[in-house]
Amino acid sequence: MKKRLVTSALPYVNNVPHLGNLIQVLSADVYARYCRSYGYETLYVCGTDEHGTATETKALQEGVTSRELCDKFHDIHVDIYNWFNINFDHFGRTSKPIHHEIVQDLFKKVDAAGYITEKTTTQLFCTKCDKFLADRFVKGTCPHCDSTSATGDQCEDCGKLLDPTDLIDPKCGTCGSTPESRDTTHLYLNLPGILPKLEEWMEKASIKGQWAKNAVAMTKSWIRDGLRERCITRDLKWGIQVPKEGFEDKVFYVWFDAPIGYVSITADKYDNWQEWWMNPDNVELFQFIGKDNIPFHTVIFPSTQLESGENWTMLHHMSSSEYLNYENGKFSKSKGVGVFGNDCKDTGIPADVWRFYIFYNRPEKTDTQFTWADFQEKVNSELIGNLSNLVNRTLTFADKFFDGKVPDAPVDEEFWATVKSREEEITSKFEMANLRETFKDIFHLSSIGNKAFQDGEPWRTKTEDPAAAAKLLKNLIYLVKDLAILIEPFIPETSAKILSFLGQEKLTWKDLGSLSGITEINKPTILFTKLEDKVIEGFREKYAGSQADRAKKELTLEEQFRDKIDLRAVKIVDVQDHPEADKLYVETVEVREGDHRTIVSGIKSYYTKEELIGKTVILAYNLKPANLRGVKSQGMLLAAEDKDKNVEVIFLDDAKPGERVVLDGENFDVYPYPKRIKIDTFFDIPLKVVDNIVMVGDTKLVCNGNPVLTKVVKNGDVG
Ligand code: B3M
Ligand code: ZN
Repeated sequence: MKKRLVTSALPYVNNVPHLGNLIQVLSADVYARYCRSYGYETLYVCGTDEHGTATETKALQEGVTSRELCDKFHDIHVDIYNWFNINFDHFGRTSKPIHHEIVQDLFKKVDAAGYITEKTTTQLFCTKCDKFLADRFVKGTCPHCDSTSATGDQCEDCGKLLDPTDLIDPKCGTCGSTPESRDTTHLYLNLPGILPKLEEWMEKASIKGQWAKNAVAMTKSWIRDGLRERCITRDLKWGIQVPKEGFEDKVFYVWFDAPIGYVSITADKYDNWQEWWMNPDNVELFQFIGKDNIPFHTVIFPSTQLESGENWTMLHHMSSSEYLNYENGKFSKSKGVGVFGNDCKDTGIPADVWRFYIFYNRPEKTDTQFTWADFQEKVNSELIGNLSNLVNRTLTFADKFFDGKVPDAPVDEEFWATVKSREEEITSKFEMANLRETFKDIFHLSSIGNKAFQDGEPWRTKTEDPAAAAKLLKNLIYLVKDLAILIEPFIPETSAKILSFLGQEKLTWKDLGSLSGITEINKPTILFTKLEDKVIEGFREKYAGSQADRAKKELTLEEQFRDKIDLRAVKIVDVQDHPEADKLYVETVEVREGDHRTIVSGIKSYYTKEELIGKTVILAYNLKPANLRGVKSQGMLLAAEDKDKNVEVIFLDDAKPGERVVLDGENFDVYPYPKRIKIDTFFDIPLKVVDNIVMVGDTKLVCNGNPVLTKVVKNGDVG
């Protein structure tokens, strides 16, 4: 029997995992538990993936170092996985020295074998921050639509994809200064050079290891399209240094180092790690990932392994799951939509109940949805109505009518022929990690037990035909024992509980089908409590609102403002009467030199044209355009109003057109530009005047460092 090396995708450290992210970690746990129970020598490793731009950005936003951010989130991940009873052999981190060492070592081998090439390109460099800017970190004006909400990869407004060098007036996204173009040389992994070998390996491995269909399809399409050279270095500070002359200032691209994390995390705990990773004849590697990570595991990492010329243990079985969606849309880490690891704990619903539903509904061949209604339905009907019911009725009956003893009665051969053939099928499905089908088959076996109980009518035969009742109960008690073994990988706490009712401790796969060894029954306690409508309704409301509702509940007004609202200083250059409405003006405002917008506002009763022209005012810049009595208005001017109905346009005295109006004390440059919003969203986040100061929540608004002030309206609302 070969040893089994099991991995799940290393979760990015910078966020709290949600149910969708938990699938891989849980799937690998189930598989590793099965392998251990079956008797394979098994190792399950995972850990946090800590490098990359996302970590640097998040650290910048939280005002901590990358190291501090990683420490904090690593602990959050560990707590969540512990709560879910994930039985890792080791859960490590890619920021450990051993990881850096192994990555550098592997790189040197690939380089020595001639598979690393150099290329020079031009990139934007910020002299103030002393760094090259990743595409997303350059902000500027879109060459297609003139929006000033573009970044170096895409324009927020028109959606067109951009190169940083396309931007008009590019600015550093961290400090706002103007970057310069500089040449930079990067290292590339020569994938075309290894393609024939990779293809040969892939053809064999994918069949032998029965890769998931989506993995085979995606890998074939990558290979068919011909592989490109991949850039494996980045101009970042947080990451693994490139051990090559002339590249001392660079780090490896996070996707180059992350898959090597599986190896280094093993080495972090086990000195004999090479017996796992350099031992292809005796070890099979099973990998559990989400479908978006397929090419990194089936093309790029295997290519790196082949290019090193070393004798690596390579991917055997690929289990790449589809997506789990949430109620009315997608889980979103950044927006906080969906049920997250820590939420599961807060609900008070036990880990096994979550584990049950995740596998019952595992997105194996298609995307699936988490809905509270389905969760409730499946838990109540299957977990409780089927499995728990069989355990409970069988053991309670034995406790009551057989005095807690396993009756001395013959084996029901026909019944066990069925059970054993089903168990063989379950085992063979398990072998290939068809977890969802395996799990359903186990529940089917449980329903066979329930049917036997029902048909056998022991409540009647116990007096009319005691021998029949004894036989039925004995056989069902041993079926309950088998079920406890079969469910252990999926719902381990429940398994342990059931075994304890049977006076057993640890039973394993080899104990399946045996009909001896259990003598007494401990009075069973309740396994699960039903999920009631009211409780589920409460959770649905708490976690399942629309993205906007959920965000509102969790974010402060300041945070909502930062994410949603883009205010800019603009200069009024022209004012006309609205042709169709008495109370409206049509203003032309300058957003920056040469860029004008048309705005419609209802301030004609309060201001003459002369009082407005030439003034700098505040524009709600990212509103979706609205048609106001036949004129398209591209935004809204901000005015304050008090309870006596005094109206005052808010003027900015010391601001240049285009400058943003932001929260006092916060660096808005490190956040992405807010997307376009509807006017309702704008009004959901109230701006107020308090003692002549314009505020959001408890924070002043500032422009160019100066507070935004009113003159007439002392206290009131802004709109
Ligand atoms: N961290 C992506 C993810 O968390 C990435 C996986 C790395 S696996 C080596 O989905
Ligand atoms: Zn800068």
